[in-house]
Amino acid sequence: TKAMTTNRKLVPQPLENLDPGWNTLPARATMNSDASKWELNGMWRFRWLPKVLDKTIAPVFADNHSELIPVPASFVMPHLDNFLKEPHGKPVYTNVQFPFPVDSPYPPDENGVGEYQRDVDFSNAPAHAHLRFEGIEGAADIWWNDTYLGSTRGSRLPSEFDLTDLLLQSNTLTVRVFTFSAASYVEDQDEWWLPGIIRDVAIIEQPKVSISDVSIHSPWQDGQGRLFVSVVTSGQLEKANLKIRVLETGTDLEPGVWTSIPEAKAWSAEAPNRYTLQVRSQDSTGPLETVEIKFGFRTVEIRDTELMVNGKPIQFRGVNRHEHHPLWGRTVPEQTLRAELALMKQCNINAIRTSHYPPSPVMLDLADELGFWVIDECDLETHGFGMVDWLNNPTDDPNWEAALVDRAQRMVQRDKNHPSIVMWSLGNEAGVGVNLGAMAKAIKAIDDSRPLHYEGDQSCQYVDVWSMMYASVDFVEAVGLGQEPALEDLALETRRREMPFVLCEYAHAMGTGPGGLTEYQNAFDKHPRLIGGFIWEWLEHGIYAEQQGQHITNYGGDFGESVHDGNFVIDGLVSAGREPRTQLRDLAAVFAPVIMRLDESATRVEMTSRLDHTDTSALSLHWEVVSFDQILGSGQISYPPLGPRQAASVPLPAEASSLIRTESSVLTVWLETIEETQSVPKGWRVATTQQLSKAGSFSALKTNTQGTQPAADIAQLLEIDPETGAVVRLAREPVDNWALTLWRAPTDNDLRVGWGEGDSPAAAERWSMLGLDRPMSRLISIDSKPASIVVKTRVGAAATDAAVDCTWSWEAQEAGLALTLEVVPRGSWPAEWSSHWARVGIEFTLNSNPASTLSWFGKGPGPGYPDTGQGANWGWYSSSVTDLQERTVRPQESSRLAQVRSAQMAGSLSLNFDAEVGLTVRPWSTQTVAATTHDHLLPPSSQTNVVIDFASSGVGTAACGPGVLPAYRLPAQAVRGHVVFNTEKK
Ligand code: IPT
Repeated sequence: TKAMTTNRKLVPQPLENLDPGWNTLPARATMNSDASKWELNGMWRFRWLPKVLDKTIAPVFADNHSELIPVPASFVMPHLDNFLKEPHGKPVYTNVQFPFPVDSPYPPDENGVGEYQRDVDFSNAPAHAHLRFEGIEGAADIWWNDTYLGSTRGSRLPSEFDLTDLLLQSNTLTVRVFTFSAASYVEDQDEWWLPGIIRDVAIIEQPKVSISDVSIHSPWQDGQGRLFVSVVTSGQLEKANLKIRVLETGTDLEPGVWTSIPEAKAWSAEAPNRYTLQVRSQDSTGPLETVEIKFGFRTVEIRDTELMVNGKPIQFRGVNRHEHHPLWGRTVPEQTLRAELALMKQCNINAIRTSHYPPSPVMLDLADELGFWVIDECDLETHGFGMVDWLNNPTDDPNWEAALVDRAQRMVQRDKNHPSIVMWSLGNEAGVGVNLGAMAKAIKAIDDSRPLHYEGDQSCQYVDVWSMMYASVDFVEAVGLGQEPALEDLALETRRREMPFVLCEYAHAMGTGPGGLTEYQNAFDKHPRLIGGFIWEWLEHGIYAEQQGQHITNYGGDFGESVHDGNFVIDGLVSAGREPRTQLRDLAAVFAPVIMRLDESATRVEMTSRLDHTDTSALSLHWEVVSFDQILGSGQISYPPLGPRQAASVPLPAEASSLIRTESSVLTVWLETIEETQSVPKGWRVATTQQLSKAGSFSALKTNTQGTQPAADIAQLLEIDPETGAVVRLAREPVDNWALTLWRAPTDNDLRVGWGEGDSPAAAERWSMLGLDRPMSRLISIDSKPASIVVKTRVGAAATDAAVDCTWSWEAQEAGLALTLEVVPRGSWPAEWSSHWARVGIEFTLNSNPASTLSWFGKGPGPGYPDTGQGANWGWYSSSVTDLQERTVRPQESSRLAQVRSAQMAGSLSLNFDAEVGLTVRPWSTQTVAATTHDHLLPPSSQTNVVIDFASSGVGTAACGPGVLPAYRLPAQAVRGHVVFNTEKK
C-alpha cells in the first residue's frame, strides 16, 4: 500500500497546477468489502472564507468553534442556514460562460473556501487503511492530523489516500475545499457551481493482502453467460488463496480463465437479472478479505448501424439526469435516488445519460437493479472556451492530457462492472482536440466491451456512435434514411455511415413544453439506425429557500451573481423536489412500451411492442366504456403476449364495440402491470388508447343538458357596454375585462428563437412587435334585436395596421346564450413569418373564487397544447381552479385544458362548444402571469381569469432546439368560434 512513496507531495500544490490530484491511490472498482469501515458522514466542524492566501498551511479551528455542517452536502446551499449562522458562500448558476475570467489555468482570487474538520477516534486503530472520498466538488487539500495527505481534483470522481502508519487513537481530519481551481476550466457543465464534500467519506481498513480491484467481463454469448474475472491484490497471493464464486449459481472460477454459466440469465434493462460475484482472499493464518460485486451478463455491439444488446437491437427512451437536490445541492440522498428512478420506470423511461459526469455510485447500483440502459459520462466540459473561439481549450492542449485521461480512467475503473452501462461518454461540450483521442485510447485499454460516445466529435473520429443534440425531426429522419450530408474526409464518412445515430439531448423540457415529442418518437420507431434519445432534462435545478416563512424556489441570479443564466437551469420533467410536471405525463404516453390504436369501428386494437428483450406477458389488456360518471361496461381482454418488437391485431369484446355506440360515451383500452415490481405498482397503466362515441353532447355534467333553458329576451341574459361592445354581465354573473386575445404569457420556448429559424425573431418578440400584448379595441357597431345582438369591433395595436375585425353575434337560443365569434385579419401581417399569433380566443374575468370547482368534458386531467398533451385522456373531470395550475417556477402560459367540449364554471356558468376548444382558467390575468418572475410572487387572487381559445399555437422546444413544427404554427387567418353560455344552475 506504500504506492505513493515516490512522487509524494509534502505540501499542497498551487491551484493552477494541472495535475489530477496528488498522493492519490490508483482508481478501482466500487465493491462491497467485509473489511472494517468507518463511515465519516455526519456533522463536521466548518468555516467559510472568501479566500485563502497561504494554501500550504492546514487550517486550525478554535476549540470553541461551534459551526457544524452536515457531510455530505454542497456548503453554499441556503438550506444550510439551518446549520450555519455564519456566511457560507452562495450558489452561482452559469450555463456556458465561466463565472470568472477565462485565464486558464488560473482560478480567480475571489474563490470561496469551505474548511472542514472532524475528529476520528479508534478503540483499536488499524495499521493499514484508506481514506475514501466518493466526491468533493471543487478542489480539496486534505490533512490527517498534522500530515498533508494529498489533494483531490475531479469533482464527481472518487479519490483515495493511504493512511498507513498514520492512524492514532485520536485523530483530526481536515479538508479544505476551494470553489475554483484549474480543474474548474474542465468542469463547466450547465449547472450551479456547488462546492463541498458532496458524497460519502469513509475509512476502509486494508487487510495484510487486500483485494484492491476486480474486473468482471461477463458477456452473453450464444444464449449463455460467459465470465472472466481479473483480480488485483495489494500483495502477493498464491492462486489457491483466491476464491472466486458466483453465489447464485454456485459456480467457482479461476482468475483469468473464461468460464461458461449455462444456467445464467441475461441482463437487460427490461429483465435486470443480477448475480453476485464473491472474491475471497486467505493465507495460512485464515481468511483475509471478502468482497462482493453485483453484475449481469450482457453483450453490447454495433451491427449494421444498430446498437445491439445480447443480439437484439435496442432503443433508448431516455432522459439526461444531473445530480441535484433542492436542499443539499450536488448530494442526492439514496431514498431520493430510489424514488426518482422508480418514477422513471413508472413513466416508461428506459435509459439515462449521466449528464455530464459520473453520478453517485448508488445511482448506478439502482440502475443495475431496476433496469436502465446507461450512458456514463466523464466529468469533462469546457464549454466556456467556446466564447473565446476555443482558444486554449484544454481538450486540445497536450498540457491537459494527463488530467483528462485521468478523469476517463477513474470513471471507467470505478464503474466498469455495472451491467447497466452500455456506453462510455468522453464528456459534454468540450470542443474537439487531441486529448479526446488519448481519453478514448485509455478507456478502450481498460474496457473495450462498450461503444464510445461524445457528441462534440461530429466526424466520429474517436467514437463509435454518431450523436447529436437538438437536431430537427427532419434532419433525424434524413439520418434514419442514410441521407445525411457527407463528411469531407472519405474514410471518416464511410465509418460514420455505418454508425447508429443517437440524440444525446432533445426536447428541452423547459417551462411549458416540450412540444413535438411524438414526431421524434415516430422517427425513432420508423428507422432502425435511430437508436432513440435522451430528453433534456430529467430534473429542474431549483434551489429551495425560506423567505419570511414562505417556501420559495430560486434560479440563476437570485443569489446576486454578477453573471448568470437565469432560469435556464429550470428545464426538467420533474421539479427539483421530484414532483412530476405535465410534460412527464406526456412523455410517459409517448414512451409507452406498446403502441396501441383502435380501429375506426372500435372492433380491434392494433398493438406494436416497443420492448426489445421481453414479451408483454407482464401486462394485461383491459377495456372500459364510461358515460358521465357511469361505467357502462368493462372487462379484461385475453391476448397472446407480443414478443420483442412484434405487432398484433386483437379483437375487442363485442360488448365493448356495442357499448361505445351509446351517446356521450368514451371507450378506453389500456395495458396495465399484472404484478408489482420493485419500482412499478400492480395495476399501473403503461399504454392507453381511446375512442369517443360518434353521437353525444358530451356536456360537462349529466344534469347540464342543453335545450332546457327557454329562450328569453336577450337583455335578461346579457349586458354589453354600449361604449366598447364588451360583455359586462352574463345573466347574474358580472364579467370584467372582456376582450379578444391573440396573445399568451410567453413560455420559455416562446422567448427564444428556434434553431434553424435564422433571423426570425422569437415568437414572443414577434407578438410584441405586432402589439398582441397591448391590444386596442375600437367599437364599430352594435346591432341589437330582441333575441340577438351583433357587435363589431376592430382590434389592433399602436403603431401597426395589422389588426383583426371581430364580429360577435349573440343569440338567445333554446340551448342558452349563443355566441359566434368571427375573427378576420386585416392590414399587414408580415408575410415572411410563418406564425403570428399565440392563440385566438376570448379572455374575461369572473368574480369567482379560484378555490371553486371547474368541471369539464375534454382531455384531462392535465393540460395540452396542439403539440403536447399526449398523456391527457378523454373524460369527465373536475378540479378546483387552484389545483389545475401548473406551478412553473417562472410563471408563464400553462394549464390550458385541451379539446374541451363543455365546461361548468364556478357558480352558475356553463359553457358548451360545438367544436373542441382550449380552456384556460387561472387565478391571474395573462398580463400578471407574464410580468411575474417567480411563482411565489404571483399575488393572492379572489378572481378567475378565463380564456376560451378557438385556435392555438403549439409550444415547440425553441428554448433550446427547433421551434414549433409547421403543422402547429398559427399564421394570421380567419377563425370562427362558437360557444353557448348557459347561466342557470340546474
Ligand atoms: C446543451 C448542454 O449540453 C446541456 O448541458 C444544456 O446546457 C443544454 O444545452 C441546454 O439546457 S449545449 C447547447 C449549446 C445546445
